[in-house]
Amino acid sequence: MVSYDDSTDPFPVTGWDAVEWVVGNATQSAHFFQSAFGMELVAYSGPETGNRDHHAYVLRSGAVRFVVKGGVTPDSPLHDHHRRHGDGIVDIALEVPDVDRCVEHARRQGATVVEEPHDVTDEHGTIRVAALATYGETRHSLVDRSRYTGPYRPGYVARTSTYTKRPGAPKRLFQALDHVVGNVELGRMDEWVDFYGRVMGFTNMAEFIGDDIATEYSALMSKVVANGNHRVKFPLNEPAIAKKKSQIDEYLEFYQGPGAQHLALATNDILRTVDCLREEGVEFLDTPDSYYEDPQLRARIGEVRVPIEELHRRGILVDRDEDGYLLQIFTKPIGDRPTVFFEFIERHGSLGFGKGNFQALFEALEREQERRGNL
Ligand code: TYF
Ligand code: FE
Repeated sequence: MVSYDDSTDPFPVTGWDAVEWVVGNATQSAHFFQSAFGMELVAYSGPETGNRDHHAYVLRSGAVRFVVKGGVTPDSPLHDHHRRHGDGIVDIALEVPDVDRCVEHARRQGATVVEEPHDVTDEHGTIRVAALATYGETRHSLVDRSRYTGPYRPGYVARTSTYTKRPGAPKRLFQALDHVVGNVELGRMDEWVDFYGRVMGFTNMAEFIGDDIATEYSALMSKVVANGNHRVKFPLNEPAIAKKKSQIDEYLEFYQGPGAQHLALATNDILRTVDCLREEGVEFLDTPDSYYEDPQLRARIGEVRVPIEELHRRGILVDRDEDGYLLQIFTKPIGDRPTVFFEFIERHGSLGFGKGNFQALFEALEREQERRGNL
């Protein structure tokens, strides 16, 4: 945790509130997040609760909250969103102590307010909410739920299921959301870095991929912004003009524009997490044996909490910097389009994003891109 004083912050953000998805079949995606990702169903909204337009399932793992929505009524606007983007993230909601103050500042800085601040009330209390537009059709809801005790929001009822209660079921495979990465159009990364600085008071983190690395192998450029307490981190990617078609171009083509590319989920036992996920059929990018046999890498990463062989067997990557080390692994895209995927990350001091793994990672991503015929 970094030291920081929120009284001087024009846009104080406490942390993540929820990640909202629109998918083609929310009923089945909610099943996947429970049965494969070990998330717990906590709330629901749908036709039975008076919401005729769509199903919405609220899932939790530790501090992570997903809301998975899918259209019911044939003319639901959610179907139009899904037609354009496929399964994707529509809202990266942030918890803020003062919605009105944030919106006032954001408006002065030229942000688009897509939902004005308002109260939503039911028998569990009141939440105050507003929403700002960000890249593509993605939004940031700003939520103050300090006066609310219900399971999610007014309009939702508490709901549980038996999946995570059956003996041996995976449970709490991740405990927190670490970062959410956005892919934006060629040449626009700096505008979005500027947006988060100007509108939300976020600051640049040290880690970035400049055009030097980009032209060599990554085919993308990347910068990272974070809020005052560094709980919320947004890396932003743009495609680079390189020898090959960028993985970011592939995303932009299949998502039909900018959007959230990956969610990094923090776990305190990545070995168990990966074992459970593989057992449930989740597929990860493969890492070549040469990665683990590279003497330079071995020397650089030094001692980590388990023998390298344990990481090798699971395809987990390691990176070390001056603050410590991290372990990370990436899934293949989870939907039908080559767009959204997950990262699992276990941090031991390192505040980075795995810079030392970028080359191996981007080569693995390109192998997948090639198999799909998009390289
Ligand atoms: O979030 C990050 O920066 C790392 C690395 O397309 C990364 O997870 C960056 C870009 C990308 C895939 C992974
Ligand atoms: Fe990441």
